[in-house]
Amino acid sequence: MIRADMLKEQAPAADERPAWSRAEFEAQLRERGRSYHIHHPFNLMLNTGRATPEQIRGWVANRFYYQIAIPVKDAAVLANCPDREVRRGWMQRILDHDGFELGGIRDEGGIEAWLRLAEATGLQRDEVTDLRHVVPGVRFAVDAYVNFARRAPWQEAVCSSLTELFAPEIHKQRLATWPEHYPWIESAGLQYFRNRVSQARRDVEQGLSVTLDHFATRALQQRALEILQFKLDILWAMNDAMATRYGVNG
Ligand code: AHQ
Repeated sequence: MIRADMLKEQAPAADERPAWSRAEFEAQLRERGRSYHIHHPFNLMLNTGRATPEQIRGWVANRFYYQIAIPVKDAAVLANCPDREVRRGWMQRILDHDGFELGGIRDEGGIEAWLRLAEATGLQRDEVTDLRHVVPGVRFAVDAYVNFARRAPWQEAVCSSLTELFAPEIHKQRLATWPEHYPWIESAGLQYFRNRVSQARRDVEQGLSVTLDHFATRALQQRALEILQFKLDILWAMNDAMATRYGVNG
């Protein structure tokens, strides 16, 4: 459990038990997938075709606040990280979201792709970018994530990104179900999800490697599980807030 006042790294409680092997530690991290938001009633409604256009538009407009926070969060990790090799890899995440123009190669980035998703659901760009639809619970959960990344040791912020261990599945689930359930959403609008399947996999390679290396005692491994649960709770709380605002159709 991470209380708000415990954001700084705590000396993990003494734990005499031997550290898990890397394989066992990774298995323990993956085991937390049971509380991933793919299992949240709001997401189940979305991906089983029970959402109304208003609920989908509400989800897209609220999740936009999470999307624009990600590069800010990742910049906080970079700012705290003295390791050039790690920064070289982590930098890619900011390019993925903000887009870039490098050496004649231009990529609009994920935030622009999310705005195209928004337009495909019938939202106007300005009603998404001005954040008028973002509900307090979504804002607070997202801000908690950014503030954690700013104040925690950079390895802890890296660890908190490991909810992406479970992300390829949720993006693939949307790509497999939305076209059938929501044919009114133009297919090009789903490009964000197509891009994220491979980007999440690449993110996880670095995130997992840093985590398995850094959290090397049993006490630190327990801390890593707490951090992952904190981030899983952030995603869950966002869905709770959206379910309260937009309802969950039975
Ligand atoms: O679109 C998502 C994304 O860019 C990221 C970055 C990563 C992080 O650094 O915490 N997590 C993440 C996630 C994205 N999409 C979520 C979804 O359900 O569409 C999943 C989410 C995550 O698993 O943390």
